[in-house]
Amino acid sequence: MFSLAGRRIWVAGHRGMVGSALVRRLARDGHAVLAPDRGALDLTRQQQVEDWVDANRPDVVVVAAARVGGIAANAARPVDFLHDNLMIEANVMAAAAKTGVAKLLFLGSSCIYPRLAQQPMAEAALLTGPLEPSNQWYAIAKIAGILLAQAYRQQHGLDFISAMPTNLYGPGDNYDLESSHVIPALMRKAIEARDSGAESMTVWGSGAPLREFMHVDDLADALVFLLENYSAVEHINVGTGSEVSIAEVARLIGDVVGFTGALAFDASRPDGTPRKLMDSGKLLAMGWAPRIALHDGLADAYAHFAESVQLRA
Ligand code: GFB
Repeated sequence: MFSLAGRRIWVAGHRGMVGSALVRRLARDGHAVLAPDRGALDLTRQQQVEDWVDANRPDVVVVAAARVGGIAANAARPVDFLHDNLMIEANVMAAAAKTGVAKLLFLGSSCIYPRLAQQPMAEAALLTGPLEPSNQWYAIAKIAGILLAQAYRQQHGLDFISAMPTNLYGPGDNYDLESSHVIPALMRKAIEARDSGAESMTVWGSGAPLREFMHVDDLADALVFLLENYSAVEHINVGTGSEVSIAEVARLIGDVVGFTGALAFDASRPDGTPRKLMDSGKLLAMGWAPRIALHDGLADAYAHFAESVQLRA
């Protein structure tokens, strides 16, 4: 058991959806979290990262910073997804190693697994087959991060661990229709269809792909659990164990926001990987379990989104 009490914790990426959920969770437990000023620290710049870490001396680091986005953003900006993510993880881990942190937690994604991996995908499925092309840039960067954390453990004896979350959603998500993930995109489309009285809303692809979705507050809870209880070479999956089709999640979202019209499937948009369910048995066996059911989580995300839109209006 690793205690977070009295530690100087740095959540790199503290303004993102995952980082801010983790900061909320840590603050609730009374932990102080280091928060560099906006614009003061560019994580893709090695010298800036080293200087900041040297000056602020964190002893626990969570690498929640990343260039992220949905299926269209991955296709539109492959350099950002590969180059920037490699730089961010390499710079943060190097600076953390140099200053000698007590623990580092690196975050990846379920897209690290092969496109046609056996389902549910266990940790051992890593590097057993070709990747899904639509997000290979992001996947390669995240696989490099897992191996880099392992290399620091092996060569320098540091307590660096990696967690692989499933598809996430929740407060602070990106609601831009072209760059977002599916849940915020469909929520916004459903709201707009409801408000304009449209007969249907557009869903990309066939609606058949299956995804496993987790509310980001459940992830934050799992990350605190892992910081306190996990120390091993192998990365660990963080999922819910439940999957839904894209068509089903579109209907659930329609239900949450009050849009009762039809779904129109746009076949000109890609489906991406057909199925992406993780085997989170290793984490569950340690005694952690998710708490937020999908319908409740979607209602919470909608409440936060509606509030943020009102605040901006
Ligand atoms: O969430 P999403 O963009 O990413 O798409 P992935 C999931 C599924 O939802 C795909 C469909 O089958 C999309 O075609 N979909 C339907 C939509 N309507 C929409 C829409 O309006 N917007 C979007 N974005 N999708 C991502 C990777 O893969 O998963 C990332 O690109 C990362 O690298 C992330 O790994 C967790 O689940 O396909």
